[in-house]
Amino acid sequence: MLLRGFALSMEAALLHAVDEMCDQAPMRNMVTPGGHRMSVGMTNCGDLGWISTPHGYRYASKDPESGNPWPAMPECFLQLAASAAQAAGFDGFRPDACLINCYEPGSRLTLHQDKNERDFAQPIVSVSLGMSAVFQFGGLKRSAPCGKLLLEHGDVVVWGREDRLRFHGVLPLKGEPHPRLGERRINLTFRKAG
Ligand code: MD3
Ligand code: FE
Repeated sequence: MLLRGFALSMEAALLHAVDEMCDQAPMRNMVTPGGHRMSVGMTNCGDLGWISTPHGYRYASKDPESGNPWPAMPECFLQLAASAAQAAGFDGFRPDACLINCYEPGSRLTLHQDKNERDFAQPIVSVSLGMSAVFQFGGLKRSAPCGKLLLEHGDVVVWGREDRLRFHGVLPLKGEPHPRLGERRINLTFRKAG
């Protein structure tokens, strides 16, 4: 379910929380099991954080760069994720992980499925901030044709049920810089991973 502008009223609180988080757990370009460095910068908050290492993808309770636990999930993140999930028919959603992606010119996310979470009955809530991006969503096979959706600052999407395991990706940024974030797009994905 697409909730256009759902996060707009919380913009200031969200961006402030992202800044604080990046002070504690800086954005980094992780290395994939295939040996490539990802073009999207990533960090996490919450009890669990998604990481890619040369050995595989997984959720970890500590930031491997510092050895510290990930920053705590801010209250405004939990509230936003729960209210968006509720609007899409998922009552009681309480994420334990938030992956924060940072796109700059040239960054892209190739088609993938999110399969490292324990329970696929739990939705994923995504929040787009900053520059717009074309989001691609396919089917349950990589080869299925893709639909495209322009995700803009403040948009929230709830991915659940039959859509939860769709292949999806993000094309490189195009268009105008964002007044507040410049040539950057920040995407928050809330997950119940454990
Ligand atoms: C559809 N992030 O972090 S958010 C990711 O814009 C990821 O940064 C993209 O894909 C981004 O894994 C897309 C929208 C999204 C997130 C999770 C999904 C769509 C999804 C899981 C299943 C199906
Ligand atoms: Fe994904």
